Amino acid sequence: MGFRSVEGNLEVDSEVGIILPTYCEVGNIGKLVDEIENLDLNLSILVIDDSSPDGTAEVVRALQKKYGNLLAFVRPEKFGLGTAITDGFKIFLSLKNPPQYIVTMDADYSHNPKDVPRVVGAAKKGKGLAIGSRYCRGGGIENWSLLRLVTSHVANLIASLLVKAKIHDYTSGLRCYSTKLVKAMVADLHSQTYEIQIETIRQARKRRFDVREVPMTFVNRKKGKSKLSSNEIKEFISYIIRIRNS
Ligand SMILES: Nc1nc2c(ncn2[C@@H]2O[C@H](COP(=O)(O)OP(=O)(O)OP(=O)(O)O)[C@@H](O)[C@H]2O)c(=O)[nH]1
Ligand SMILES: [Mg+2]
Repeated sequence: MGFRSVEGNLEVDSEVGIILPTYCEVGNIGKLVDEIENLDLNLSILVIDDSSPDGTAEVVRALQKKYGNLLAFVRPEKFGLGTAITDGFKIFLSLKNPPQYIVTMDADYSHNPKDVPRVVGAAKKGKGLAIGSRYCRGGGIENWSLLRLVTSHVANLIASLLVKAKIHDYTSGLRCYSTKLVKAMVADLHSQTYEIQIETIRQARKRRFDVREVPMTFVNRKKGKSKLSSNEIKEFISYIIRIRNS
């Protein structure tokens, strides 16, 4: 897919580029963008929306009149979180002035925008990948069901056996990557859905980039529906089988 249809000021010049993947986040996106814009960071935002039927993209387009550093890329259908993040990486790299750091975060308020500067600070120190961690000392989760907790711990356990990165949280989506790392690995990213989170750690370790964590508390979404479905679980299992055999 070409990126000619990215909407907004492609001349934007910021130190930190923030990718917000969205599918049906109309109840969250407006306030979230406002809060990110108010952080004390030199940043730009790129929303990757999969033509959400709830009109998420329209809210973003309206916000672009207020924020010159807000970009949007609207894809024709729901292509999955992994490809949304990978497209976000490619778009930031293709700008005239790429940012030095690229952040990914969920757009449903599970990740607190106030945690972003700490994650960026950690990535600057290590020059690789910094992860907002629920499972290291000081991290936590609010309002998850027992089933959701167990699923997450099992996914983490499997990931830690396969990827051995000396961290506690392999599947957290609040991250900051150095652009140097993104450039080095982007051609090797082929994840369709949530397995992107593990694959990026694997690719960073393979290239001997620093991978570190900072504690954060994850809060279950209050508005909108979860997109974690049997398709995501199926993709995760086939990913595990693939990398075990590679
Ligand atoms: N563009 C795009 N965004 C997606 C897709 N799937 C999920 N997202 C977004 O990715 C982020 C994480 O997805 P969530 O549905 O919150 O996944 P989760 O955190 O595991 O599940 P809940 O918090 O329980 O909803 C959210 O901002 C979603 O809107 C997708 O296929 N395309
Ligand atoms: Mg969520």
